[in-house]
Amino acid sequence: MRPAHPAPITSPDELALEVHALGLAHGLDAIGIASAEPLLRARAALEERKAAGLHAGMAFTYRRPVRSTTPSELVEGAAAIVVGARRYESIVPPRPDARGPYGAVARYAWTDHYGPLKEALGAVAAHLRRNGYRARVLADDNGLVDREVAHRAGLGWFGKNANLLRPGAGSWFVLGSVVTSAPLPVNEAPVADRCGACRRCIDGCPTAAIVAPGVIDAGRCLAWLVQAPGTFPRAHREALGARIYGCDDCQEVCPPNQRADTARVRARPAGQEPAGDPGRIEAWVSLLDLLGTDDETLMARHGRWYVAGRDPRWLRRNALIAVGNVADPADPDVASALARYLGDQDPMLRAHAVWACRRLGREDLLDALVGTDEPEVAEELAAPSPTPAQARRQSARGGA
Ligand code: B12
Ligand code: SF4
Ligand code: SF4
Repeated sequence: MRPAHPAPITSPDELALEVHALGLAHGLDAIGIASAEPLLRARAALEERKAAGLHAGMAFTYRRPVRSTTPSELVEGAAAIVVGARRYESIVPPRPDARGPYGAVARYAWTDHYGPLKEALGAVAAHLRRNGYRARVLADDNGLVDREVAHRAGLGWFGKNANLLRPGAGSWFVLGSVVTSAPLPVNEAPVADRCGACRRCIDGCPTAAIVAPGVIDAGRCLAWLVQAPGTFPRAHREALGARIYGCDDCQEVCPPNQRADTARVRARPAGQEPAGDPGRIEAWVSLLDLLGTDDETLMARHGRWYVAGRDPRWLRRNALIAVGNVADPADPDVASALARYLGDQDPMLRAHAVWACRRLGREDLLDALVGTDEPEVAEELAAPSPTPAQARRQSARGGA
């Protein structure tokens, strides 16, 4: 019978060095190695927060906390986890000059970062396999709590905003892992807390979603609410501002991120675009275009985002709220888009169009509304009118 692991060609120490070099050569910015022991702190946090309802119905790692915190369930004989961080662009490009309201996209979603991250980790995994070990890549996967393994691997500390921050680099990065049976030398010294007395993220969150240091109430977090199916909670629609996907406020206000951004801008060659190749990133999306595009095209454009049930109506819902928050009420194109949605066959979209009209002070458009006896529409009509948006119209980003 063949042994599970043939005699290793390279020693674990040498292999760790090779893995490190390979990851960096494939575009990772930092690599650490964690033990594959069960992630008991994360398991307790998942279970406690689920019991307290702070997961707001999210599945992801919450669906099966024991599985997502037991690396040996992912790879037989798991002995170590190679964790990689890949940084993403964080300097916001100017809003396009073209007329019309624009929706804001959070930085991690401006372009695909998980593809290149998984490719780099795939190269690491292939090398481990060539050396006779098992190896499996996981990034943003329900099977593993990424930030906890990254913390254990010594990549950074947990900010009060719950994100992992790397010393000198801030939190603008995505994370992924290779769970392996290779007995690689693991990090023994996690990075100590560097938030100190700061609490800018807690105070800067537009919906007070950071309920304790490192603890997010997903039911208030805009990053979850834009992804969650269903009626967007009325209490948080104004706070949504121009966002249509993700939220960066608790990272924007963070001093280590601001220092890292300043250093990056200074290090850039003169004349280089602040956000790299503008053709490749999608920081702003024309809201009228989004509202006027058919489902297939919309999903072809934004399909790599997490859209519940891959149903574009949730993106349209977000766009209607953003229109209500940032559009010019006198723009005839805005008025005709809203009138179209007041006649949409989907009562959920009609209800959000009602909200947008009232928020813009365009109650006159409600004449185009159909199906007022549908419960969702009737409830919207009966709700108190939102605060008029005029005062905040000039601010197109995130209600700031
Ligand atoms: C579910 C999920 C969400 C949910 C819930 C977020 C949350 N905080 O749990 C929602 C949709 C809201 C979300 C939003 C975002 N997410 Co998200 N998300 C995930 C996912 C799929 C699971 C996270 C999870 O299991 N959370 C469970 C809880 C228990 O974990 P935790 O909050 O980290 O809790 C730890 C801390 O509290 C810490 N802790 C314990 N005691 C103490 C005490 C103190 C004082 C402190 C400070 C900490 C601390 O230990 C806990 C356990 O590890 C991961 C991918 C993955 N598979 O892991 C990505 C992930 C965490 N998300 C990521 C990103 C980029 C984001 C956003 C920035 C995206 C955006 N711009 O909109 C926001 C940030 C919101 C925020 N402030 O957290 C990255 C984080 C990268 C990083 N640098 O940290 C991940 C790792 C995806 C990836 N693979 O890159 N996300
Ligand atoms: S992502 Fe936005 S809503 Fe969520 S905790 Fe951070 S600032 Fe608050
Ligand atoms: S804003 Fe301050 S408290 Fe929050 S994560 Fe950044 S350094 Fe820590």
